[in-house]
Amino acid sequence: MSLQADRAAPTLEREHSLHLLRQMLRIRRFEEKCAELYGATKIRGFLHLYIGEEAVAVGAIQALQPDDAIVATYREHGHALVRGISAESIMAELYGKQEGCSRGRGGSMHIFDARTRFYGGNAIVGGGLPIAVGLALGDKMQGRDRVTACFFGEGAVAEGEFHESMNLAALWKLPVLFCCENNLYAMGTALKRSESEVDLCLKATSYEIPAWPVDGMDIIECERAACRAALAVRSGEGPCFLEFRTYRFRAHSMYDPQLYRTKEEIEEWKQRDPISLFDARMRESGMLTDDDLKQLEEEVAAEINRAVEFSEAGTWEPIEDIGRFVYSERKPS
Ligand SMILES: Cc1ncc(C[n+]2csc(CCOP(=O)(O)OP(=O)(O)O)c2C)c(N)n1
Repeated sequence: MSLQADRAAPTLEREHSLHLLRQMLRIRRFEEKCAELYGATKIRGFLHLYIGEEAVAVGAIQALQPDDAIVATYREHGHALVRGISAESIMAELYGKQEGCSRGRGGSMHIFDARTRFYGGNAIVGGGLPIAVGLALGDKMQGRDRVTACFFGEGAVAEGEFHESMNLAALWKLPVLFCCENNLYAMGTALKRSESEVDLCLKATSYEIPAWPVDGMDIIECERAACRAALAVRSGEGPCFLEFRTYRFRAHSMYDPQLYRTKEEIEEWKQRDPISLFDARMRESGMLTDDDLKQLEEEVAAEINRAVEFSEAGTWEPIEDIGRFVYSERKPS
């Protein structure tokens, strides 16, 4: 056996690393395709890309069990993909087709899937936090051994809902894993321009919630921190707070001239692209070859092509159904 083949032999660690890399690549390529489809007006409305932040969702979700819940923001395609919602049903949702996971009625910001306990997708900054607290309260009251992972941007810490949620989750020792995705900007507003205290962990500890900063560009660090925190949450000690320090490489949404940050800053962060970093690390330890990467890329490309074909072939909701689900009255049978 050649040295190369020997070093790339399957091990549990290698299998897991390939899994992490694959998940990050799925998000990156899926969203690159979304940007292209947006340009072609196949996807309309709002579209917020997660590119650059992939390690956070992929790492954090490793700590969850199938029965745990996820609450996310409008930048949630990646979380949904990793959770196991099919690329087809997410893409169809972005197209506005009936086959989408929210029947095409929610679009990019409202990915939802009760089967995988993925409770959105939320257009309201901070809006997911009280939902997560409510889910966790329900679980605690019913004695279910579940964790709710709540993802939100650092912009949410300016909202009253953030403080109310922190307080009640701590007071009632609720099983919530708060995952703050600190990408430094809330639209065009830098954290330091809107907050007198920019130490986000300090905000959580002021509510007696254990909190740790995490390098959000390092997938292994993200996974490790999430597993440690989820273990504490699961043991009944109450919530934990992780501040993932990350960066979005793309604009806030599709229309954003990005006058609030310099090209140099973006380039600097791109030097720590989570996918390139992990790719290099795997190669260094002999866990990844060019052929492995080629195969991964081909599989991911095929998955995304299938999602686009599925969405293209999808159906628009009939016009007579347009008021359905909007009002509470039942549709006459
Ligand atoms: C309650 C509320 N206020 C304002 C907005 C408008 N808005 C949309 S995104 C955004 C920035 C949020 O930034 P952050 O929470 O850091 O998340 P990121 O977009 O960086 O992932 C704002 C202010 C909104 N959607 N909801």
